[in-house]
Amino acid sequence: MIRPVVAVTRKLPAPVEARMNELFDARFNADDHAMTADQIITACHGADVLAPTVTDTIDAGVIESLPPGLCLIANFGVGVNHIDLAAAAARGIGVTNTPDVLTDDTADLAMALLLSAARRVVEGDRLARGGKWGGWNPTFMVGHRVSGKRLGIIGMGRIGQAVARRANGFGMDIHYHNRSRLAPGIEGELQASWCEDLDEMLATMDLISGNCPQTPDTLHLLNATRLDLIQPHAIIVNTARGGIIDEAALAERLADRRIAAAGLDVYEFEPAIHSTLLTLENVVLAPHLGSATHEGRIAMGEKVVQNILAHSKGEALPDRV
Ligand code: 8YV
Repeated sequence: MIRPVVAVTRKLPAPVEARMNELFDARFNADDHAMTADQIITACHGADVLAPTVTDTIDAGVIESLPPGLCLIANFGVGVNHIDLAAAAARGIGVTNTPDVLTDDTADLAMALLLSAARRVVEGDRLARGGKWGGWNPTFMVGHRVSGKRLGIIGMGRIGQAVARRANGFGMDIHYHNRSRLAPGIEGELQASWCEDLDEMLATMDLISGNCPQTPDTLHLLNATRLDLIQPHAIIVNTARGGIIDEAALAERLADRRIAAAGLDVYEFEPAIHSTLLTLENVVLAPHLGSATHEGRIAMGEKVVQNILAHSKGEALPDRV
C-alpha cells in the first residue's frame, strides 16, 4: 500500500491535514459535522484506513459494514472506548491510538479543574462578571487549601502519573488505586501509596481524580454506592471518561452537598451534560478540553500519520491498542 486512502471523520488541525495530504489520499470532513454510522460507512468506501475521533461510535455494526479493504482504524485520541475492539480484531482490523502526546495537557487540565473547584475560581468569575462583588471581606468566597490534602488517583497510567507529579509540586499526599501496583522505583519517585481497595481509598480522600480508561470493567466504577463512601468535604475531578462515574448519582450528591465540589471535563452522554450539574455553583464544567492544546493536537495528528505509515509499509504499529 504505497499511498493509502484514509477516511478522516473530523476536521483536524491544518498542519495535520496538510501532512496527510502529502502522504495519503486523504478524505476530510470539511464542514466538520459529527458523522452518523451510515456516514462513517459511506466515507470508508474504497478506503484502507479510518481515522476517527471520540465523537464517532465505531461499534460492531459499523465494523461489520466497513468495506473489506479497510484494514486499520487509526484513532485520533488515546481513549478507545468508542471502538469495539473485539469486533475489529475479529475482522482482522488493527486499531491504533495516540498515547503520550496528550499526557501532560490532560494532567494540566486535571490540576486546573482541581484548583478551580477548590478555590472557587469559576464561581468567583461568574460573580464578578455579574456585578455582584461588593468588595473584599474575611469570610467571602472561602475555599479549600489543596496542599497537605490526601489526593486519591483512580488509574495510575501515564496520565494518572502525570497528575501525581504535579500534585507533588502542590504538596499533596498522594494515594492511588490501579489494577496493578507500580514498580517500587516509580512509586518512590511519585511519592504515591498504593490502595488495593478502591472503597477504602475513596472513604479517606480529600481530593479524588479519575484517570482510568473507560472499559466494561470501569463503567460506573463510581456508582451511587461508591459515591456514598466519599467524605462530604471531598472534591472530585474527572478528565478520563464520563462513563466511569454515574453522572446522575454524582449530580444528586453535589446538589445536596454530600460531596463538596467537582471539576469535570468529560460526561456520560457527551455533548449532553446532566441538567442538575448545569445549575450548581460547586461544579466546574469544561467541555472535553483535556488534550485541547495546539501542540497536543498537532502531535496527536502526527501519531496518527506515523501509525498509518507503519501500517502501509507492513511494519509493526507504534501504537497498536
Ligand atoms: C481527545 C481524549 O481530544 O484522547 C482522548 O482520549 O479524550 C481527548 O483528549 C479526543 O479523544 C479526540 O478523539
